[in-house]
Amino acid sequence: MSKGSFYITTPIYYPSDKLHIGHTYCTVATDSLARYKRLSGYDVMFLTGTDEHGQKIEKKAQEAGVTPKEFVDRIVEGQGGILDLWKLMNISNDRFIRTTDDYHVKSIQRIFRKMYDNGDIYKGKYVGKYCTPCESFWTESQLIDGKCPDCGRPVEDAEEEAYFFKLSKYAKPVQELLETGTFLEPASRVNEMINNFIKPGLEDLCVSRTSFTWGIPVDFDPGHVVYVWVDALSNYITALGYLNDKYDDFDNFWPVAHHIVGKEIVRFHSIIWPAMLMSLGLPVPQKVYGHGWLVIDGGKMSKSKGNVVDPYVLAERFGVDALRFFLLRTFPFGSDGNFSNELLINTINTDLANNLGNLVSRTTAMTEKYFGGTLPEDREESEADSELIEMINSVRGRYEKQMDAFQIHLGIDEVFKLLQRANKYIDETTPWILARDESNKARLATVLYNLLEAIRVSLILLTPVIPDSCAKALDQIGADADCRTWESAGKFGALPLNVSVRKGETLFPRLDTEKEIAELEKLQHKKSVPASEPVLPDVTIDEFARCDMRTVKVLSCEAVPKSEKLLKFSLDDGSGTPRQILSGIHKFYEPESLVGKTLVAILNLPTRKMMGYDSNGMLISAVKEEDGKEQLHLLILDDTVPAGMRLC
Ligand code: ME8
Repeated sequence: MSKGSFYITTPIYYPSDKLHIGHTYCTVATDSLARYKRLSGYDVMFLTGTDEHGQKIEKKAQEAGVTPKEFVDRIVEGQGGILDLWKLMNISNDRFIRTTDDYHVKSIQRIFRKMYDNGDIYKGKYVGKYCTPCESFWTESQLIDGKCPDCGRPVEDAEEEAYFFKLSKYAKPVQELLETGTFLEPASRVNEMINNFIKPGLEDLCVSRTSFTWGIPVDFDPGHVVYVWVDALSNYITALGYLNDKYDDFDNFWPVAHHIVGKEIVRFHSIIWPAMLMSLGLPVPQKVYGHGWLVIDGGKMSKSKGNVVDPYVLAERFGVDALRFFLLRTFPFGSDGNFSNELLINTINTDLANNLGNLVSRTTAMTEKYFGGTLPEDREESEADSELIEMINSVRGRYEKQMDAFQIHLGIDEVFKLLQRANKYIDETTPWILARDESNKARLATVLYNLLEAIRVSLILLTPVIPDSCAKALDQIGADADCRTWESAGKFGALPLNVSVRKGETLFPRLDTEKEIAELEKLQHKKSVPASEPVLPDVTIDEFARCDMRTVKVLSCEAVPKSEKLLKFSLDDGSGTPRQILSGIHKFYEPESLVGKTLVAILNLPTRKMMGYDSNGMLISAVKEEDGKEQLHLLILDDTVPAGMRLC
């Protein structure tokens, strides 16, 4: 029987780049909590997804020469993209929302209209600062040294007609919400929100933009697109079917919502989001939990610093479960954690290879060696067993207390206390000495049974963290389905007395620390060299053939007045009529250096106006961003290749 419903979410990620180990941390942590709740008898809805609108994505797509939708499709669905990463990491989400999904778009328009109709959204003029990478508006007083207080990057002046949400109206109820109960955790984040944002005075929030188009249009004023955070935050309810017909889970799951978010977006989730919900007349979530960041040498990972850690590299080398375990075991969930390769390898060696893996292999090996794999039913108990058995009986309660408080690392720690106790029990009971004398058989069987029980309960409780390895190890110790349930994890003695074990492959081989660190450094460097964008989803040969790519010769080339970037080309495309193409590559080439060169262009793109000139196609170049710098190389062919040849 279900213990009730439980709704848990990750933030929805920006598909502006490949995701890194920090994003993986957040998703794996939420996954382990969702798995824990399912295992312990709840009816769980676990949601993740992608936050696909906004100026940042629009800019990136423009730079990549594709539409914003093509750009996000590639990062979400392409090979090595976000969906692939979650599959690899064994993420058990029940639903995946993309904010470009039709049903979400329609719901957002209805949500916006509803807040407008109830008088909480009004039209005004926005004058302030905008941080494009963070998609955040700031007032002058919120800036730190004139820069974005979240990411420290420069902000831009912004002034435009805009809709505003009456956030100020909700300052008091939001403060009360923050001050009472356990809505926001860890508790330290509550003071941060009240002192930094509420006490200085909550200003109304600008909730529409007119200076770009990649967003959800306000349906009653289509020149405006909905502010990306209003669009993004609402995903938590649209994905349940709020104001749409796609799903019908709102009544069941919304009252039991839990949002897991990184610390820098706690402000949006604990102030703006509850205010929006109050405006919509909806209950607020049960909890917002703000976890810390994975940092490197004390600083945030970023592509421009070149220190992002690729989860694919680590998962391929050490296995998905080792990586999941490392992330959840090592770093206290509410605080920042310093990532290092050495810490990763040491955690795998100490906890997985030694404390867990070795215990499983020794216990199953001894059961095979002394009893041919099947324990006899005779028992001889001893006072020396009582501490271990007491721990087996009580560990689930301690683990549950920590997991319910989202203290995943402490939940895992409770299990490892039991595993360490079991390892000590082997030293105390010395089964290899017992095995020397036939008269000790019953005692030996008791010792091995107690060990198998300690392993069994530990594996059940570790299943939310390392699901595949636990399933394999439970097979090895002969635990059938009844011996893997949450109920059976609460009590010693579920395995049959005559249990049969099957020694299997080593679960977590011990790693040579120095060698692995050296290899990893090489790999991480090597992997960061090729273009890191995921490969696009497949196209058919017919689709590819619809791209008319031809060799073109540069007849003339000049800089476009008042543009820093644009060059205007007149090209011989073999048709006899010169073709004009504009290209934003002045940063990389002087116009005169390109005259006479043979290039490649795609010809059958719709004409685009750029700085008042028509551009009839696009030049093909190789582009890469490294260490925050963009590199670009036009595809320049041998001069013997004539103009107008098709590429196929
Ligand atoms: O913020 N360590 O998306 P996002 C730990 N679209 N967590 C990290 C991290 C790190 N090094 N780097 C990033 C957004 N994260 C919005 C969310 S929700 C309605 C909209 C976490 O892709 C970060 O803290 O920039 C955040 O919680 C999540 O990854 C998504 O970041």
